[in-house]
Amino acid sequence: MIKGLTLLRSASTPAAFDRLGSFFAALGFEPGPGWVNGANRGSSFRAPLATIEWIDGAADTPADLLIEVTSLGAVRDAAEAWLRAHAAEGATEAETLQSLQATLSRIEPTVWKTELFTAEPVPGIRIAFWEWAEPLKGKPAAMEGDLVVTGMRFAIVVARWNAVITDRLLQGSLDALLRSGARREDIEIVRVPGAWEIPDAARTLAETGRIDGIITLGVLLRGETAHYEAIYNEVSRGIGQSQQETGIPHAFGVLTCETLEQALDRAGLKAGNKGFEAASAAIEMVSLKRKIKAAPVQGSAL
Ligand code: DLZ
Repeated sequence: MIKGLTLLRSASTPAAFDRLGSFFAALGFEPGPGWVNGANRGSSFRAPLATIEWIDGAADTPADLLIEVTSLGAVRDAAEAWLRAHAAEGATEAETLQSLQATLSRIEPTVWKTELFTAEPVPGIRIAFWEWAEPLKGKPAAMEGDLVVTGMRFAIVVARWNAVITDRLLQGSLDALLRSGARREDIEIVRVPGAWEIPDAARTLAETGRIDGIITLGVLLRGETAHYEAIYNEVSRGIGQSQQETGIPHAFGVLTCETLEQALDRAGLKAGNKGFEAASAAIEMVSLKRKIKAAPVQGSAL
């Protein structure tokens, strides 16, 4: 029956309210609905998991608000970049550095086998970010990619045929990339006439060496496509072959549907958005391949 948990915190001033909203957005929180009621305002931010924890005794708590993350280093980089960008107006480099030291801690191990840093984007509001030091704690051994796009460049190859649907897939892919922290300048969008042309464009992009992951988007309608099987087989084979031969992950976002209605459902209407899913898979695969390559001995990067 329990559905969600909301932690209400009052920002001390309107400026503090705006700063906190900006800080949380910079760290990649999904924004929830905001509200205005007379002079009062609210802005909400969502996390996939929420926990409330009551403590008996005088535990050494680093902050009232603890946020569990993956890729703690990348989150700290984002926090530091935000704090630098929002330093007091006219502050010298030395003053900015001094303020950073006071408002952002280093990543330190804790007694509860995690690593943690704290940030104070607004005076008096200290937030702790943490990650399990042993990410496999309690889990079977598996190497997994993260949904963090730091230092990655993506290309989206999108077919113009059935554009009413492929445009929605494109929106879904962009949504996934931008919400995962991608910069607009790190995303190339390439439009091709139809699904048939996707493998050729994808391969050309993969061979440039400037792209880390490719998202392929198209729609093939069985009812309206002559030689449907032949086209579908060639498109999927071509995308797969480009992936295997270039070593660049190619996410497959080519819908194969009986009808336009079915395709619309899979492009955000009723059954998720395949473009969003494909982009998430591309991010995960780029991250996973980097981890696999960085692991000197089997399992040591886990
Ligand atoms: C020709 C064609 C047909 C009949 N159906 C589709 C389709 O459902 N989805 C799609 O993306 N493209 C289709 N095309 C176009 C081909 O993919 C290709 O663009 C043209 O044949 C030109 O090479």
